[in-house]
Amino acid sequence: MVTLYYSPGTASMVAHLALLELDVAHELRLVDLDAKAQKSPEYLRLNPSGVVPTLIVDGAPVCECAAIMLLLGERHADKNMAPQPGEAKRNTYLQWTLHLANTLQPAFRQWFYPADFGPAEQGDAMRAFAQKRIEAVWDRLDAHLATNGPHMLGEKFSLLDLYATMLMRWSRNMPKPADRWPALAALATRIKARPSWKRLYEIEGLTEWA
Ligand SMILES: N[C@@H](CCC(=O)N[C@@H](CS)C(=O)NCC(=O)O)C(=O)O
Repeated sequence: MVTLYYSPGTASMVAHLALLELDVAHELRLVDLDAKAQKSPEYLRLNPSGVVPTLIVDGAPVCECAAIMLLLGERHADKNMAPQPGEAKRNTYLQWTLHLANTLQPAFRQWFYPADFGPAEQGDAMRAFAQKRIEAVWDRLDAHLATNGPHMLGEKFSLLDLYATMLMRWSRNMPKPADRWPALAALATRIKARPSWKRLYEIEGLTEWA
């Protein structure tokens, strides 16, 4: 049994979706971001960055949603949803996972939390720059999917598709949401049709971008 500290629709979504897809026994603990529960001393002991998600595995916390996704894919290799070392597409899997984690997610952080990056009066400029960074990733991702899709690894679904789609969802209220790019929209349609996506919406009480 693992325990996921989560908040609806946030970076914990990929971990939650992976648990559902892989059929891993888990319990959920809601972290109330509005009440700043993520900055409480108890939670900071688990996740010193004060963010969700955190997954408790074998009694120890694991942070960073991409790391949690990779870890679950390895621990449940029998479910065949993540290429293992030596398997085909492993390089593509790692490359895009790291690209999303290092490039796209920080740009979203800048979009949603500009105050973390500089003075309030520069907020609009920072968001405009974040938008450019995000759209540049959509351009690359769309080109990748148009040539190599329909999933991130081709015909076969992998956990990476959940990560990419979670991040696409975050752009839904931006001036140019990810699903304006045709190959991204096609991937999102596939992932939204999966039982895990529907189940997560029920559990987390989500409605937007269903
Ligand atoms: N690098 C972290 C970032 C996680 C993150 O930014 N989580 C956001 C929600 S999407 C959060 O907890 N925000 C609350 C806060 O920063 O106080 C990860 O990938 O797990």
